[in-house]
Amino acid sequence: MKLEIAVGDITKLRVDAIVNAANRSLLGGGGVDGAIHRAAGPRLLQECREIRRTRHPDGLPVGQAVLTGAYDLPAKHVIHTVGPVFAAERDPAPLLAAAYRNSLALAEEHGLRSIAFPAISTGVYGYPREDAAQVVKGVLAKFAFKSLERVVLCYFSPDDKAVAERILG
Ligand code: AR6
Repeated sequence: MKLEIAVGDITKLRVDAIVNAANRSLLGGGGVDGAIHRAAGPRLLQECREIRRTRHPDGLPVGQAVLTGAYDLPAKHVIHTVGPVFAAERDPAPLLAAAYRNSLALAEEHGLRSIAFPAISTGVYGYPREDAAQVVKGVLAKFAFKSLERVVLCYFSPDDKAVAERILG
């Protein structure tokens, strides 16, 4: 597996799946979630509503992941996962690790070759970016990659990217 640490807008990436830092409702929000829904178009919200109705009537639990189409995005799929709210958890690291690991596992289940992650939980959810990068490092070191050949960590600011490079590079 080849790891790329990039800076930019994840909605522009032409990969098999981009990961959405969603919330438990799966019905959209601000940050990267809002950007993904805006760029994918209204059919993404329709599919998310259907997932809520059929598989997750109480919302998607923190750390779990679901896959949808990507509609108007250049990516082929969107994997929606929910990171922990940093201040709300006594032990947030295993939950953030689960969000990354379950997203990777779902990509493998679908035979995907490339996936891009935003910095899950490090925006509105308040996870310190250094600690989050350490969690990502741990997950990537242990994961058994099969179909996935390329993992992109897509940071929104050059500063966030520099922090990640220091920890993961
Ligand atoms: N491309 C890449 N990264 C982005 C983009 C983008 N287009 N836009 C923002 N980021 P956040 P969270 C970065 O707050 O902390 C939403 O309302 C951003 O700079 O999007 O997991 C959801 O609906 C930050 O580094 O996600 C939830 O309610 C990172 O993405 C809640 O926010 C994550 O910030 C989830 O909070």
